[in-house]
Amino acid sequence: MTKLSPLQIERLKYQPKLPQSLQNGVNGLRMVEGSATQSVRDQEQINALFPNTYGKPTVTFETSTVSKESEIRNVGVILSGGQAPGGHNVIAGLYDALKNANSANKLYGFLGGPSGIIDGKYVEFDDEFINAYRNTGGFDIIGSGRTKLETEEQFEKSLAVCKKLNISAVVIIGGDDSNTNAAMLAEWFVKHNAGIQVIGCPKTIDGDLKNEQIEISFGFDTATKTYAELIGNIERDANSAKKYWHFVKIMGRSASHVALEAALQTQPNITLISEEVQEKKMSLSSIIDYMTDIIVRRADMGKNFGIAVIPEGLIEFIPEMGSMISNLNDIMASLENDPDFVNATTIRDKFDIVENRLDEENAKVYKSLPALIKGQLLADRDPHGNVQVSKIETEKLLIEMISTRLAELKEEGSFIGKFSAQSHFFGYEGRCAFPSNFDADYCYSLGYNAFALISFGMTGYLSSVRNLTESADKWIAGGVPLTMMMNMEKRHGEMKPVIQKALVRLDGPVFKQLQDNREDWAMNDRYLFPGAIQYFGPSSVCDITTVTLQLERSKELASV
Ligand code: FBP
Repeated sequence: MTKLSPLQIERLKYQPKLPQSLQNGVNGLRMVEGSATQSVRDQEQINALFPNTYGKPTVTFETSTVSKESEIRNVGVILSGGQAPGGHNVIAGLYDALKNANSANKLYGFLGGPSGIIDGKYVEFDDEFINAYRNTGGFDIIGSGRTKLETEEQFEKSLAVCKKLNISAVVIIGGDDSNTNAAMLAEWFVKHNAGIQVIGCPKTIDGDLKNEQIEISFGFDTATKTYAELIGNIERDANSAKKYWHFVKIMGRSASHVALEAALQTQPNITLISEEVQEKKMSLSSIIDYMTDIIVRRADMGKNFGIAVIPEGLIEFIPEMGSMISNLNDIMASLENDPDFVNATTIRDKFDIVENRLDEENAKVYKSLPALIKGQLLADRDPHGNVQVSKIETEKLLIEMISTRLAELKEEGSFIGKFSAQSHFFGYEGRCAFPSNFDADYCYSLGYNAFALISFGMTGYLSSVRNLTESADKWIAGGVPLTMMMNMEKRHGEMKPVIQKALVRLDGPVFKQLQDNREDWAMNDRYLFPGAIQYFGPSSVCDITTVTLQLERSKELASV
């Protein structure tokens, strides 16, 4: 038998909380329709591409006095994209709702992400299987993957697999790209009268899949708390040794929500926010100026140490870099099958090919970068055509450029301190942590609610659980049409319908909190030490949500 750690044993026993409306199962629910919706942008194009699933209303569940009969259903579930704490609980919630509605219902898990439904690789869950994964981190229950579901052939194969298993609904647990897959599949199934519903669940540690109906994606709470613990520990180390500058890059493919939240929980000396860099059109050189200035001023106070937090996606938001990367993405799509590029004998030959193809200005920017970064920028794109920012060592690029700048200042006599830097990248460390109580409850509720949407015949909807700063019993369960969150964006060199990422709002209360305190935190060491996530103990420690959710919710409530 597999040996379990003491925490594993205790967490398996945790009973996640549900919104009051879902506590008696889905048969005793009624669904209330809101008003019709439209996509966030490009309404005509999205409507034309999703004629069967566009414009549907948002929905909310309430308890009903009348209990309805539940027909027997087989449901399939897919974990898609990057891991996020709580994925296992979404499946557990879905399983419990489905079995509670009718014990003859079956839940199948497709293996290895969306490719599982295409290739017909699956498992059937039973109590013993599910019970071993309750309240645990990771996606290892069935694995995940990033296959993009978009071709007729993939849809036809998925349909055949569902027909074989008599599956009438598929739940896709994923981020913006994966839920774009869900929207495409939902539309295709309706168009072909397949009788198969598709429901999405909002997952991503990045926290960028949100809107009024989706207050936060799951996993953000646990991942940010994990990074904050690590940053707090480093702050204490820096403040003890007083000899290193720590440059900490934090995961979050595009938006800076994770870096911002981790910074608010720990109050480091420098926090870069990609969205601000883009808005202020800060060049790489002006970012170096900004950071160098703080390092020099701290050195003048005798402090040759500090902590800088850098969002993973920064590089794409620096205007000249963003333009170069977008040009490079188009070129890389065409170079995939170019024998000169594919068979180039040295990396320098690849750099030359790319530099010759880039537009003049972009080529200059590319040429100016250290070879390490130039090489990393050529790594394979993800299946959605995105550059894999987790593989680009921006933190090292910044350290190198700041070291050069400080050496120049030293020569001029305007820097008298020392600069010794350590680089860190926190990403994978947080994606499979045991879900916090919040994520354990939220995920279980999302999964449970996904089955409520299925039982009311909905398709092309994202499971939505709101009012999250209140206690779980006051949470509001419902659904939001996936097409409502879509717009057209360039992918692999072509315009495609995709779910729009929610970036950090520079006029929002979360960024303002950083802005108001930044100068104080830069010079005075106001470090906060959140410590490890606590699962047992006082509610004031175990059940707190993120600063982001609290600030955003209090602003929203104040405006009602
Ligand atoms: P999702 O949007 O699929 O949840 O993934 C987010 C993420 O964790 C990003 O923060 C990160 O850039 C990326 O995945 C890393 O991807 P991979 O796991 O393929 O290395």
